[in-house]
Amino acid sequence: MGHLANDPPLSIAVLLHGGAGGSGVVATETGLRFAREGHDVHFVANRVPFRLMDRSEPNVWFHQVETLAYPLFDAPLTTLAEASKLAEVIETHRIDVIHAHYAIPHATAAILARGMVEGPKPRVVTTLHGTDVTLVGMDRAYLRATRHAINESDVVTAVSHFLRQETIDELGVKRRIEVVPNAVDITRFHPGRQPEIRARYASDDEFLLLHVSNFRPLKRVCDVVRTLANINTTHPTQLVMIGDGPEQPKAASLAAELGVRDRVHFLGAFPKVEDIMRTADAFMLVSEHEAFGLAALEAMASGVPVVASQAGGLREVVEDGETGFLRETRDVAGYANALRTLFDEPERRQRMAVAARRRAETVFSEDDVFASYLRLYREPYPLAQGS
Ligand code: GMT
Repeated sequence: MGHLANDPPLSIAVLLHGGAGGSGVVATETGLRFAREGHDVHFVANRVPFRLMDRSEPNVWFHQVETLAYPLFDAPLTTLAEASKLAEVIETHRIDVIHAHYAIPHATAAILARGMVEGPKPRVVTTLHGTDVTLVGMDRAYLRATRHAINESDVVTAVSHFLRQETIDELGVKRRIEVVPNAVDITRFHPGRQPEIRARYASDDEFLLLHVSNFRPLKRVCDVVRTLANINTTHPTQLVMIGDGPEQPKAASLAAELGVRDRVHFLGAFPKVEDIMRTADAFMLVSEHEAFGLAALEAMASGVPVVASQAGGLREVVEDGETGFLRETRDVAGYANALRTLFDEPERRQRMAVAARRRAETVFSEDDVFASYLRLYREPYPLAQGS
């Protein structure tokens, strides 16, 4: 699967958000895969990427973007600092490809940096993950910058068909956009109950429900708590919530108000989610908006059926009735009834768990995603839509 003998290895710069979000995880895992295949990979970010911390793959560099706050400016000029650092990396390491995860600010920084350097210009491959496009939906102030970053990239990919269409509709983009879905590391996320971990949160006759997110308002974490209160009227259930963010205090006080505070376990931004994930009976992701829903795919790879909202790209990840259940966004009673089905029909739940794992292995295979990006990094690329 490595680069062909006649094809020299590539030197790739990856621009990403270093935090725990899905785009950072995907950017890091994809970059590390290229490193394992013999390519040189240079991560450029404001902090060590979350998933890079415990790794030691060969051919990997990390270049920190330093930003200074000056009283004259309202905020640090991070995009300019990133472009300057990237220009230095391009010249020092002869970068062939810049993979920018997000149009703004990373593709903008890539395009600026490409203009700053002498000699051959690296190819700019931009992956849209969702928030930059939806941000524009909410705040038109970024519209032209986002459209410019997309139009000036050599290659643009979106993580779902939904996001591709939304980019065309919201931004009026006419250029070609490829869909390359996210993949999951199926060796890290795999089935296998760990009774000692499960026993920390639920007894044998209780159901164990899991939610993982950054608790932004669009994740609708309070609907997860409402669903717990609903299902608990008939089926004893415990809920583990991993992650942290602005809605966490609201979710905690709602749980108290609904009388289920002792059944909700907030673990915070816990890095080894896979151990807990595989012990859950069901996973919930009921966002208002979701370009893909990486956490749902990680649950599926762990052999855990997903109860999700019909939001955007989640419809491409979860198959209703096969690998989980999809319900209208905000349909708390619908989510609770779907969980009752999983609770009452253990054989069906087991079939769904197997189907979920199989779908993660096949439809979202790391090998296929790697092959798609390798082709987009190397091959001549037509820019026009439909060509
Ligand atoms: O969902 C978030 O708030 C984090 C955000 C990010 O940038 O990390 O996630 C986006 O990218 C992920 C990886 O492609 C997708 O799985 C998420 O669906 C997407 N989030 C949204 O569209 C809200």
